[in-house]
Amino acid sequence: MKFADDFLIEIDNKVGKGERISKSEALRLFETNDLTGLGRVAGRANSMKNGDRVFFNINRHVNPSNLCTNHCQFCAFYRKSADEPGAYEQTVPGILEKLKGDVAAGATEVHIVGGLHPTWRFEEYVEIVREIHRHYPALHIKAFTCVEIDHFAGISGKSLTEVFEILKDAGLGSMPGGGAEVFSPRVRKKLCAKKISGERWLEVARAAHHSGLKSNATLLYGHIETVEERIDHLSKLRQLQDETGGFQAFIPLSWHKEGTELERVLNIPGATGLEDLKMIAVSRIFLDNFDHIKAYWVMLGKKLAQTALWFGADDLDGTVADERVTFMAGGKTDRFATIDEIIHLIRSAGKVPVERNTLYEPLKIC
Ligand code: V47
Repeated sequence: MKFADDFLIEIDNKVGKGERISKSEALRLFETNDLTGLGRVAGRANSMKNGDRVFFNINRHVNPSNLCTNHCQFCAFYRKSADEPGAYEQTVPGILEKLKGDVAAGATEVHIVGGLHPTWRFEEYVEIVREIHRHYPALHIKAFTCVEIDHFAGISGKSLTEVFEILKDAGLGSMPGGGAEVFSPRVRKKLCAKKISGERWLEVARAAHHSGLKSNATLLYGHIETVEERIDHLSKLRQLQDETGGFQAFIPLSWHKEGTELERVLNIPGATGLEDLKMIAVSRIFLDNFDHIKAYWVMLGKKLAQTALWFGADDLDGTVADERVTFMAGGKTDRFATIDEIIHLIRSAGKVPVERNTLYEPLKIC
């Protein structure tokens, strides 16, 4: 292959031979101006794993409450108390009612994440999982970030293993990848000082994998983090994946600024489209032990998420419905994608749409 940036020849050769790239090579990739060349290398890394297939699922997001004790500056979703405007709490019957239509429409997954509620007990979270599982046993419950799991251990006095066993018994199927933010202690100290450390996030993920649960991983980028800090984050994920093999997908999350404390204080712009594509591509090349890189259309917008399929991504997430974290931070894209729309995005990118379940078993080639 020909490249405008000769450095990409080296990386392309490494990818072709299945060789791992170093942190300094990843840094150099972020510096390239040969965006389409970078996309071709990442595309090669992806097609060696996934061919032309692009995955999606039929899912709904449930964010049971936005009351949270963490108060992260990059987040517009949380409320400190129930009397603040926009604060809400969903009830179990309310959640079950929402899911009814989704299940009838073929949903295979519910994705549950929320704030660290100031008064809810662990049993109340277990109840949400148990009741969903009892009413909709075929629905895969992908729930709770490592941050929430750590919180459950704290409020219940139980070990991580006990927390996982109770949740699995109630019907938990796997875990989403949120709450990782950027592992850098410098960034965490500034933006989310109350949140668990990056090390603890990794420890909880490790414990989840040892309990037999698959999980995802994320990186929140486009705010005050440096490129070195992004790569360091990816490197820690790659290391843990070498150890456990428990991560299914990596999802780079492009920071949305509206209504956040961070925007108010620093007025920084967030990532550009070009940075979004580089982030996807470098992740695909660097995370050689992750099978899937998700272009989360809710944060990227549908058009850029489709473009990301030529920059190493192989998954568009799903129909999503009712996600609130992005929209409370000014997300401008639709709040829902139809199955036909997702299939159209994938097909018109020249790829093969595959409906999957949460564990990436193909359900239907569309
Ligand atoms: O945990 C918070 C991040 C996460 C903002 O695992 C923000 O399949 C951008 O983790 N702008 C929730 N991001 C989303 C998430 C996710 C999404 C889709 C699929 C999966 C998966 C996981 O979003 C939070 C936090 O890290 N976040 N505020 C914001 N203003």
